[in-house]
Amino acid sequence: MTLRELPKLELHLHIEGAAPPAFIRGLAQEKSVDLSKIFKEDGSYDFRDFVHFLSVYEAATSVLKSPEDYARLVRANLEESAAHGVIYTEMFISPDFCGGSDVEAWRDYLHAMQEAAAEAEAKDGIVMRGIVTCIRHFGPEKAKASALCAAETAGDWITGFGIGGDEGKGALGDFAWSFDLAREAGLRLTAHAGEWGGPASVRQALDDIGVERIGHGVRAIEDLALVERLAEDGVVLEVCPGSNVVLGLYPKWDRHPIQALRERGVKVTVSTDDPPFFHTTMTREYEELARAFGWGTADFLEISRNALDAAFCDADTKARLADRLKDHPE
Ligand code: MCF
Ligand code: ZN
Repeated sequence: MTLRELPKLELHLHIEGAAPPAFIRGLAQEKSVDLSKIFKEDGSYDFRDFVHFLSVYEAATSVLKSPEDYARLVRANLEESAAHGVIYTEMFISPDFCGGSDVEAWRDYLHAMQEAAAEAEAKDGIVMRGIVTCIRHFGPEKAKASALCAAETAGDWITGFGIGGDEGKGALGDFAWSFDLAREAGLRLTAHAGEWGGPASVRQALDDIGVERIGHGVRAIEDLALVERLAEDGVVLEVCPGSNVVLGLYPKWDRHPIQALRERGVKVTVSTDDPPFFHTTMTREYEELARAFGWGTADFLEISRNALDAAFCDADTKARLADRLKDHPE
C-alpha cells in the first residue's frame, strides 16, 4: 500500500483554507470580484507571513456568500481529501463567515453543507463532522454569537467548538463564556494554541477554557514540565507540520518537534490545516514525515489510532472507522 492509499483521519482542517485557489478564482469571476492581489502568477495563494496569511484567507473567503457556495466547497474539499486516503475529517466552520452568526442563516448554511457531506460519504466513503470555530482576532463578543450558533446546532454532526486566528490577540480566558456555553451544549472542545504563542498559551487553553485537544500545541516542547503534563493527561495535539514549516515556525521538516513530542509520550495526530495555502496534502505530510523521521506504516497506524480516539464523533461512527483502519497493514 502506498502512503497515498493508507487510510487517514484528519482532525484539523479549516473549511475555506482547504479551498483550491482555482475554486476561489472561479467564484470571484462569477461574482465579478477582483481578487488578483491574493494570487501569485502561478495561481497559488500569495502571503508573506502569518498575519498576512490571515488577511489573504479572509479575502478568499469573501467570495463565499451563500449556502450553495459552501455546499460546493464541501464537495470540492471532500473529493480532494478522499483522493489522499482520508476516511474521516473534522472541518472548522465559522458562523462569522456563514451567515454573519445569525442563527437562522447559520442553519441554512449547515443544512447545505451536511447534504453535500452526505453525498460525498455515499460517493467516496469519506465521513465529515463540523467543529464550530470562533476567530480570536474578531474578539470575545463575536465569539459569543458563534458559540450561540454552535449550541443551537450541537449534535451528531456539529460535534465540537474551537478557536483559531491570531494567537497574539487577547487571552484565551476572555473567551471562557463561549467555551462554557459550548461545553454545556455537549460540544467537545479544542483551541489553537502553542503555535505563535509559547507554552504559556497551551497552559491557558487547558486551564482557562478547559479544552481537551490542542490545535498545533507544538511549542509545548519549549517547556518539558508541560510536555509531561500533556503526556500524562493524554491531551492530543492536532499537529500540522507542513503549515508550521511554510509559515516559518520551523526552518525545515527535520527541525519540527513532532517526533520529540511523540518520544516524550505526547499523543500527536497529523493534519494539513489549510492545504493549498501550504502546498500540502495528507499524502505530502506523510511523505515528508517518512523522509524527515523515518516513519513507516506502524508509525502512521499509531497516528491514525490517536486521531480515532480523539475524534469528536459518536461511538458508532468510531466503530465503523475502526473497521476501515483494520485494512491498514501493520
Ligand atoms: O491554523 C492556521 C494558523 N493559525 C491560526 N489560525 C488559522 C489557521 N488557518 C486558519 N485559521 C483561522 C483564520 O483566522 O481560522 C479561521 C481563519 O479566518 C477560519 S475557521 C473556519
Ligand atoms: Zn488551524
